[in-house]
Amino acid sequence: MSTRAQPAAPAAMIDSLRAAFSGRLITEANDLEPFVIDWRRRYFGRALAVAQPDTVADVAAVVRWCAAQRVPIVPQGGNTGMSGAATPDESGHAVVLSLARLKKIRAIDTINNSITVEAGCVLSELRDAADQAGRLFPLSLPSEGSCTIGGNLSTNAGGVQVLRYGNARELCLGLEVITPDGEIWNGLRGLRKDNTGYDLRDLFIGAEGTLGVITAATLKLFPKPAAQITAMATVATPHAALKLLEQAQAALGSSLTAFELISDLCIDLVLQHFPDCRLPFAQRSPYYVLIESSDSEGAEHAEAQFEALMQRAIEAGLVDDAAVASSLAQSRAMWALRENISEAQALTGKNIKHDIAVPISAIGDFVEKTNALIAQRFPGIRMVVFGHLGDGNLHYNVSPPVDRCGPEHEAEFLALQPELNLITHDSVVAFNGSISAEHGLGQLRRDESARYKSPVEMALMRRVKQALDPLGIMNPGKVLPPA
Ligand code: FAD
Ligand code: 2HG
Ligand code: ZN
Repeated sequence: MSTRAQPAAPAAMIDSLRAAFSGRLITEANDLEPFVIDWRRRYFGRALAVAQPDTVADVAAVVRWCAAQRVPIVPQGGNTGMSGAATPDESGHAVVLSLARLKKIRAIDTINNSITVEAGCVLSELRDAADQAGRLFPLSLPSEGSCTIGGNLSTNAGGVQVLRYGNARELCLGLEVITPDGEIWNGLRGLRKDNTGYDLRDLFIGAEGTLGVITAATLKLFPKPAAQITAMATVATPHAALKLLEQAQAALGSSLTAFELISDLCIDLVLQHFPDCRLPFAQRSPYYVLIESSDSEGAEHAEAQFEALMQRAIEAGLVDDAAVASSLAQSRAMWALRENISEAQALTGKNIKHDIAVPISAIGDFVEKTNALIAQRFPGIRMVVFGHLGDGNLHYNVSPPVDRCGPEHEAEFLALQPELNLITHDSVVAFNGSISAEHGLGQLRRDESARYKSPVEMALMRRVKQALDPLGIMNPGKVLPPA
């Protein structure tokens, strides 16, 4: 439960908004709560109301009403974002525009290999629809049971198959968007080639709802692999994991679909909070990698390739132990160790997140150097390091020392965030990296990002925002600091 009460919404405003569209309008304080607090429970906002339209015309009507009233709009999908981008501020002036009821699969074209869906479609439902049509939609995130494709595109989500299929941007062929003045732009062309001027689609992808509201998207589909095989291996260091990645790429080529790094503390947290999870090794190791291959020739071929890869890696001294899943259940069990990390860390208490990217080859040096800097400055602090090694993207997260975990230590720990961010992000920048690989800026990294971007880049971003949203009503306070 939120500790802050929602102020009573001005009745006349609510009546006027209710009359503007025919979908659902939520105004009761208790019902508003799930929409004004983020998944991590780091941001507690307030809202005038939550509007949940059922049709594109009604989304446009809500936006037009907000533009006329100068009311800020906070678009929201599954509210699983990690950067506070879908949470309104504390003023209570904003309308949360929830796309949750706009979720139809509009069309599947198996010759064009594309699918057109509405923004509120939950990612796992989209993947199921593609599967039923005999195709693969490869975007895959641990939050796929709740996040929506509109949110995925607005954050340019990554996930566990980027190294083979690319992130959300690369999977998108076209968009339908409501502009901040309430016009409908239909860009659902589904073309793989289209050089007709500025790429408007790419402006809205990754914009975190600050330039318009995505109402539908046309996305790429792929052939389903004949077999998907999962394996785990123990490695001593991220450097060893990188050498294994190189060998896996050489051995598996484009069949390599996931290559994830997991540090031992992550396994500790998962085993502690998810007692059904099992580690497939007798001995613990400082790091583990989880590898997936999507093979076009079938399971036997994939298994043989994996066995050979692991054998060579053990002989080369890169890997101490390895396990290849021989059933879907074993594969799921391995993925559960990886996919439950965020939740396990959250269950341990508040944490500080860094969603960083550096060139893949630099990951080992980055971890070694930054770990040492942080350990020197904050002895006892625990690094919860995991992520998409194959993309050069790590979740370089921080938890308090074991003896300072309780809620009574929360404020003291969170007060370290500015300095921990500074150490980590300066290190990221020294390695030519990015301080947000896949989670976006939202409110969490907005000011940090502005610190590292050049004045030219900031000025161009502000001009884009001003051109598309001159009233500044689209998700204000996110991505760009106030001018
Ligand atoms: P929301 O959280 O509702 O919104 C996110 C942003 O998009 C906000 O700025 C919002 O205003 C905007 N937005 C939402 N819908 C629209 C729309 N239709 N039009 C315009 N703007 C819109 N992320 C990854 O990239 N990779 C991962 O592996 C990953 N794993 C996760 C695991 C867990 C357990 C959790 C909780 C989160 C994870 N995330 C991951 C983060 C999150 O799931 C993604 O950012 C996801 O894309 C957000 O989708 P959503 O529908 O929940 O968006
Ligand atoms: C993942 O890869 C997500 O599991 C969440 O991006 C990362 O919790 C995190 O920091
Ligand atoms: Zn991730």
